[in-house]
Amino acid sequence: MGRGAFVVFEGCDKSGKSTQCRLLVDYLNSLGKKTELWRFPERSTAIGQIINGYITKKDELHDKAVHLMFSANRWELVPLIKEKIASGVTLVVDRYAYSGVAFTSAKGYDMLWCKNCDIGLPRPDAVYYMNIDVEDASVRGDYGCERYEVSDFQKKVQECFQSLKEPSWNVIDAGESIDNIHKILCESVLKTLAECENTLLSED
Ligand code: DGP
Ligand code: NA
Ligand code: NA
Repeated sequence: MGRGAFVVFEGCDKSGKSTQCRLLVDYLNSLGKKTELWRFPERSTAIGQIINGYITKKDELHDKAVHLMFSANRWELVPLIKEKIASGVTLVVDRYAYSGVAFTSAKGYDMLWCKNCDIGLPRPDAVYYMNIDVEDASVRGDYGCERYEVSDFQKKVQECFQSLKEPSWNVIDAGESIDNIHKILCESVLKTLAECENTLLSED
């Protein structure tokens, strides 16, 4: 049995990541491919609870301190990520280190400083960037409840994501219908699964 794939979704808030991640995980499991839905920040850990207090505006923290918390939240789950993937489980992950860099550099911090603490994290086999007009996203769902859900800030986050974009990223038009996006993703992820089955998970 080959290893699982490490698939990451990125994008601004309310870009449809979580919906597509759920649909994709259900689809892959329906094909008998063991798949789990993960998200960062993972709010259930001790570090995740500190992050949750910050993003729900209950607590204040220094920008750099919270940046390192988000990174630590990824690092604390690295052993489990590796274990799952080695045992043949595919992980579909709603946000990862690109969000870490985009959200803090959008506050004006140096991008290299932002990247530093994530160096060495497992590298995703595929990144899907959900590209959406920030104004369109702002009228979706319960936008506006959490700390970062402010259009002007999301526009900066969008720009930071654009400068992080690598040629290997799959840019998805997140303004399309849920069904159309789901179909595109299913086809693409099945290729990724086949490709990485006999390769090793690499590190950044
Ligand atoms: P979500 O649960 O995906 O809606 O994420 C919560 C909020 O936290 C969202 O506005 C995006 C932001 N966020 C996610 N990851 C990071 C990170 O690593 N660093 C920072 N500063 N913000 C992040
Ligand atoms: Na959010
Ligand atoms: Na989400």
